[in-house]
Amino acid sequence: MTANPPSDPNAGHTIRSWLLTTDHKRIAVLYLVSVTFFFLIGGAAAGLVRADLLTPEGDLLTNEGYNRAFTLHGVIMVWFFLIPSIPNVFGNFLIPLMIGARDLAFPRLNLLSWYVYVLGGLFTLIVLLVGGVDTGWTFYTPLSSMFSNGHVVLVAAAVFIVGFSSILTGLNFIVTIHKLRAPGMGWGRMPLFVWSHYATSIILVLATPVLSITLVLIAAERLFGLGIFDPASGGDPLLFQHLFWFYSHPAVYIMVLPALGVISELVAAAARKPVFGYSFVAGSSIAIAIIGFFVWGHHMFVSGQSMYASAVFSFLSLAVAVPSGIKVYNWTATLYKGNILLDPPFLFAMSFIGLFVVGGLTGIALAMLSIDVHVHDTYFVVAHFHYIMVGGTISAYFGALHFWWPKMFGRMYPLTWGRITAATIFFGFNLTFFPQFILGFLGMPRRYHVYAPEFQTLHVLSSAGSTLLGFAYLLPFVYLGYSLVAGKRASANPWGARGLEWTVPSPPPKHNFVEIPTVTGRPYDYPIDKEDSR
Ligand code: HEM
Ligand SMILES: [Cu+2]
Repeated sequence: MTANPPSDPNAGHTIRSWLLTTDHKRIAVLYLVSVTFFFLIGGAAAGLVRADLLTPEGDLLTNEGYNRAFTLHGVIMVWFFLIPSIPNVFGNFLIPLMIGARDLAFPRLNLLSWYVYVLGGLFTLIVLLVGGVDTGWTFYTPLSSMFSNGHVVLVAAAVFIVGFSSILTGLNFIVTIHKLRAPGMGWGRMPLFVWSHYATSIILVLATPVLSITLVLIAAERLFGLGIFDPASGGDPLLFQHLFWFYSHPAVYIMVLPALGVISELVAAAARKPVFGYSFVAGSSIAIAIIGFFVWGHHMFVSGQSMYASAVFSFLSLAVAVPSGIKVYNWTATLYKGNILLDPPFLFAMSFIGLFVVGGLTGIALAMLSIDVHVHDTYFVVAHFHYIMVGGTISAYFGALHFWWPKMFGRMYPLTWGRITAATIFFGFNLTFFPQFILGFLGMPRRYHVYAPEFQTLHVLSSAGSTLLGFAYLLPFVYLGYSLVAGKRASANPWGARGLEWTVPSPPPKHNFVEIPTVTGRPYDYPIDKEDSR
């Protein structure tokens, strides 16, 4: 491989060369820095919430302050971390490399998408500085439209803006995957990571506009008094819940599908075997994306919607669990009799699988009407979605970071530290969120900070766990940061893995491939030759 030609405007390391770059790999790094920034702010808000919950009286924050803290936590974590994290960092970096392309289809749109994200982020920071908002990340009406005295319109503007970043990224990925695959890279030869991003992009493009419109409607009602959600002027507050969940249930799959793609890659690389049932794993991503659009009513079982509607939503919600189950089954079968190395990425993948299964199974429990009417809006629901979004998606994000870090930055990090971090995150996570299942089951409602004294022990356990978890999330800053200055140089394929991204140097040259490769085999054609194994 040749190095960057000297005339290349992207070759330098000036601030200008970064801010004007159209190289998908650099834009991925810009995203890495910005989503990390928001992860820290969202994490600090969670720390406040957990500290306040140490005592039943909620001594630390006022009622209003508590509401603002958990709202900020939810808004930032969902829209500024979970949704953009894996697609915009790893999807951006890897999709062109994995399909044998020189960049995404629209490199400038890719850069624009980052600027739009930053603009939305600035709005969020302004909301934070002027005092926040107290509606919860779900913005339910009539609280958000009529009663809240927080900065609802401003935060709606922030989420509205960042939505355009999602749509642009989704569009870019879809066109890239259709148009820029290298010769020989048929649909049946695409890495599963690319399949899952394709499915995610469909949801990004189809669902995000619904959220945007809904937020505009709230703003219109607040600013101009249009009767949309207010019954006194002919509106309907429940309309909001339908619109919101029509977006937000698919959006939970925006948050988890990319993670499922990461895990398929990590599992195959760890087992050194072809993925068991490749076409089922690929197809299940598309199935999840489609069925996910028809289950939103499971968030509204107790809203007074028709019992028949609830029964149908319940059935469809169980159906969406089937493709998720297929993936777990196929990963297990892939690992079976594999020649497994306990590298950090694999440990994160194992945490993901265990925690995702707990999250998924409790999702099935919640999709049962008879259970949901009891535990709706309790900590049981809080535990359910954190098992998937934090135990699952964030573990996968860290797994991806540890797997592709050498590729992105050309440096190795101390593997033992990665293993310690993976184990500490797993332990801290369970200590934080398992008690919340019990709390919810015993009747502790969510979003309250003054609670009955008998719940205190479980809350203290949870806060202790979150302290450990927070600490564990900070560890990679130390050793990944260290690797950048003093880490051993990474070879092109340090894990001995399959995939086009491992055939180019680490980090890859500006246009990835000097010559566009021709793909002749199926993906994951392990076992690999002696010389590129470790
Ligand atoms: C096996 C598939 C799943 C099923 C059947 C399922 C089912 C449910 C149900 C019935 C609820 C409503 C509970 C209530 O409020 O009473 C719920 C809440 C929730 N689920 Fe899931 N779920 C599944 C997967 C997921 C995934 C993959 C994610 C995230 C990536 C997720 C994130 C959430 C969130 C965020 C909420 C709570 C929203 C809120 O009220 O703030 N779920 N789930
Ligand atoms: Cu849902």
